Amino acid sequence: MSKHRTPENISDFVALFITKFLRLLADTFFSKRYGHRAVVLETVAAVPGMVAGMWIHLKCLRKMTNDRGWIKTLLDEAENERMHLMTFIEIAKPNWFERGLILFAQALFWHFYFILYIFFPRTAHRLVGYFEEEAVISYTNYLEQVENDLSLNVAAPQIAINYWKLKPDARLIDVIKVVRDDEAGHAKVNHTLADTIDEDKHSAKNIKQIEYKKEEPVFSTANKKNVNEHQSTTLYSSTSLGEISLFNRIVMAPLTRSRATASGVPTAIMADYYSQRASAGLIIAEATQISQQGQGYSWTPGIYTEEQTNGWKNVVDKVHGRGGKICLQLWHVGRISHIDLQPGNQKPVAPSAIKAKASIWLQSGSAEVSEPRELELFEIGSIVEDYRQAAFNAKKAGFDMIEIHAANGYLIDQFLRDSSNKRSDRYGGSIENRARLLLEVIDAVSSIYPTNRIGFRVGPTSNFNDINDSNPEELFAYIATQLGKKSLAYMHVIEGQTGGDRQNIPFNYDKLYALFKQNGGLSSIANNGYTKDLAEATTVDLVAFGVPFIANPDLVYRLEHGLPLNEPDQPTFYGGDEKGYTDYPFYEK
Ligand code: 8OZ
Repeated sequence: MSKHRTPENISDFVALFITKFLRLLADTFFSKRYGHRAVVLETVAAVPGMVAGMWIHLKCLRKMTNDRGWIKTLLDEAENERMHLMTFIEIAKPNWFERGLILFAQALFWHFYFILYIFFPRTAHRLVGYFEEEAVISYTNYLEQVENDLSLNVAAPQIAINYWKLKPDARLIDVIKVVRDDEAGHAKVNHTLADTIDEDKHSAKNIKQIEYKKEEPVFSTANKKNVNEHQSTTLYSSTSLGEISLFNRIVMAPLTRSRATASGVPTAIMADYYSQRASAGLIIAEATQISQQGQGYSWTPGIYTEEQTNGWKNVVDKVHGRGGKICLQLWHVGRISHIDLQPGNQKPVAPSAIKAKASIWLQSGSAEVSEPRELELFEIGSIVEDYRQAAFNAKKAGFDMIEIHAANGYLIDQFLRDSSNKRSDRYGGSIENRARLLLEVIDAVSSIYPTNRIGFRVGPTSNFNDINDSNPEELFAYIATQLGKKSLAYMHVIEGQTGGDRQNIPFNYDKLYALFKQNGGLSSIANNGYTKDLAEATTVDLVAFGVPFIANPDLVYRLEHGLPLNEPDQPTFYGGDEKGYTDYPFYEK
């Protein structure tokens, strides 16, 4: 989250104005003394946050006799705010006079907020929402300062280590990450409450997307149609996905090609390769690790360093230069990795310490995956945070969309399926618990990209990378429903076995697509073994082609005109140079 939600009416403008005014006061009087304005803001923001929590709590207690989930959420909210406040008071160490001043400011604000809440509850909630957003912006800057050695990365106070279960040697940087995460969650809750009050008043839904303005690549939208109306058009007609216009309904599937540098920096030949394929409606660029821990194969690209982000920017710019649209697939491999690729040569991480029967490749050649270790509960939050940071970097690189990789036996899939997830905490056991990580990741990246620019990929029946589930129909129905409710741009489904039999296990994909859309999802992408005929006949919104795109940069043109396809060269699929990468010929008459 790097900006505020767009105000929708006068009440929102008032709330935003008050937020900005208090920010100005904090900046003017306190920012020098406390190193960063976030610390100061926290001392005031925590108050309405707590008050909101307690006040709604009382109201809810009256209304709801049996919804303990809500009550717990609200109490947690208030407790969280208190902990933010105490942590930053520990770090900033105000003297007694300053403490008095803080208490005075809080008392003043408390009364102001209370009165505002009684007379204008919507504005009050919106105000807190804006406060929390301001805090996220602040903490993001703060984090950058600490990362760039402009602010001291002091040890985390014990109170924070205990509360957020941080590692014993946690530093300020770790605290800022979790606090920023919390604040983003609170912002959502409060904005939702403000919207709910609106709904009560007008009995109409009035939730608008966060604005996301971006230049459209040079491309005629004269023939723009919504994907949902595609039956009246063809596979080759222009269409739209969320708010993005596409040349056609053909998608280039994410394809691992291992052409990045050893440190995961996208190379110039990758920019050539993707721009050659810019006539696809949408390119989903290859799986890209969100952290070093998330890497499982040599030479796969990352999006967690500045150099990697700049490398991707060259790729995106070149694709946009040809009018194409490009999405980045965010990836954490979990247990499908090797100690040689892991930070400090540690074991790869997984929901449970169960080794997969799978192999990866290293610079020295192919190898069995290493024995994994079970993730501690407190580590999961920082992986979610890595996804958010990766989304932030993807946006900086200019990607039109992002896709969360939840298929093919990698980390999120390992959490989803009961063959690899044997946890007994809130991330294991029930379907709701196993899907928690995926939902949290989606929420985290939603603070960076609007939901209509976020997709996800699943492979309900694929056992690629030694993954299995006892009830895929139920598991994936839950996922389609929950992620549909988040109004995501698309659900991308590998039908059948990855790269293999489309009918490996009976599964009702049509039902899955319908569930996603009925619940608010925008579009679906079908993938795996689609031929020209199958793709032209399907009623699914978009069709993703994998291997045919490796061998045919002009696949769309060839399919549309019924032209013969180049044969793919399997030995040059993974790793190497231009050979078998950018040297496949375009069709010549
Ligand atoms: C093949 C080889 C390595 C990685 C996937 C990212 O299956 C991959 C992958 C595929 O999604």
